[in-house]
Amino acid sequence: MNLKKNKILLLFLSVLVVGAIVFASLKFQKKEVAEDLNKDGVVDSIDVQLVMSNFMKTAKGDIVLVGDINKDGVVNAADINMLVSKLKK
Ligand SMILES: [Ca+2]
Ligand SMILES: [Ca+2]
Repeated sequence: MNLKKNKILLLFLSVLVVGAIVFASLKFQKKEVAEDLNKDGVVDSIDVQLVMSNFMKTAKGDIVLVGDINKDGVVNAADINMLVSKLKK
């Protein structure tokens, strides 16, 4: 009787933990967009401003500049094009 209760409780907790992990990973995936520079879950004018703040700047060494969406070491029109294509309409 008691063992059965424990099994049900364990099953319930397992479902809860798995559900929490799935929810967290979905939420993480949603935010994992290269164009969403400030990682707030939406590509908007704030991200455009972040690209513009480093526009035409070149990265030194291994540093990846904020706004270098295609990670080619320079923030230029290519990055702006990628950002614009993902802008929330
Ligand atoms: Ca954003
Ligand atoms: Ca770039």
